[in-house]
Amino acid sequence: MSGVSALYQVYGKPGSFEKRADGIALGLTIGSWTDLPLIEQEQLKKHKGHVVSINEFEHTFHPLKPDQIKAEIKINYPNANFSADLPAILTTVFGKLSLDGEVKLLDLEFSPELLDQFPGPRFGIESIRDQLEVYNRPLIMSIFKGVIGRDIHYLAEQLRHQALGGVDLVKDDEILFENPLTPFEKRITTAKKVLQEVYEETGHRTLYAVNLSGRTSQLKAKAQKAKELGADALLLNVHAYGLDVLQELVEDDNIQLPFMAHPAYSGAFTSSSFYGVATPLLLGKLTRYAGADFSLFPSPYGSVALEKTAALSLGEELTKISTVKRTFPVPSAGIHPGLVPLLIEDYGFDSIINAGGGVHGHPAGATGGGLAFRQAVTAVLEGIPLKEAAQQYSELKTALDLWG
Ligand code: 1AE
Repeated sequence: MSGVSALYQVYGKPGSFEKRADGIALGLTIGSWTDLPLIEQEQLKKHKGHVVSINEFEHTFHPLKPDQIKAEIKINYPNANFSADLPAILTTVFGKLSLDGEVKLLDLEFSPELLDQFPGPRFGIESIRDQLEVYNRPLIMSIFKGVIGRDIHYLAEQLRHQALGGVDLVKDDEILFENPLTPFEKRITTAKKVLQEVYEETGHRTLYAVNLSGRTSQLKAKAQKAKELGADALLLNVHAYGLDVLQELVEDDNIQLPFMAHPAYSGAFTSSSFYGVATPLLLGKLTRYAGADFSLFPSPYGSVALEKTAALSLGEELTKISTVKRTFPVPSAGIHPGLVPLLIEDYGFDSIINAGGGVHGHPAGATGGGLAFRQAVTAVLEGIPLKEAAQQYSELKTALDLWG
């Protein structure tokens, strides 16, 4: 099928969905609130959306309206209606409709010709692994914490401690913006120096993702400067800016850096069971199509937990075979070493275990925290239960005693 097909969840009376589906297919394409003259309707025929399927769930009732059941409606929109960019596609499939009562956008299927217009991640999982030369385990990432109001020396020390724990990546906290104490460029040059020193001391390489922030019009120039200064990767609060901003930055040949998509603000679009956009679509498929090399999201078990089915299908959207390169799933929020077996079971080797509090809150500091995560990963890969491994690894034991 050409164009894009959208899957919607709606509620209504049994038997009412055909009319509803026709109304959407017409309303988002050639229809209007009033009848158009017949001649115009003829001319517009090739632009009409068409209903692909209607699936009624006769036993799934609306929790507050017991006479209504759930249905999933799939509608295809022809290529001729939109340009090949996410703002046009999202406005076509869920523009005014997103304001029209209880309707949730569950999925989008791009035709192969449309998908060809989306290059996706510049690097992807394989290339990030090549940069780190780590192939045989999930990666570990830690997050700067408590750095607002601190100076660059404090950041440098915190980074050094994190890297000495053997984490593969360190990312800025997403709430650290441009500020006089730790300006963007200084963070890049300082981190580079610290991480090179740690590499020379230990042989372990850690990459740093600096938060690319500020007005949208400044982002390209800042990202190009980051590249010139030798930055490793860029963190972006993608959903506060919009997916197309990420895509613009990823496709800029003067930038060519890996992009890490933070999920901040995305809950405003995804959290309702009745409205908005499904999490696997927004943080999974679309974030990958827009070009993120890493997508962060709440894991099914941490402090901000996602519903498990959604969290698992999000991971699948990021990694399943496609013409678009694979994006690293980064289940996050409230992660501690005791959760490593679950994370690996659910997301496999090609994922990143990411922790802020679970690294810095370790009684032996961020270095001890990083080591505890590395030890937990080693134990899981060797098939040893964490409790047993803790007898041999003191940092892991401390973490399990503290967090379970
Ligand atoms: C879902 C994003 C997680 C994140 O950015 C963050 O800062 C987590 O911190 P912790 O691990 O929950 O302390």
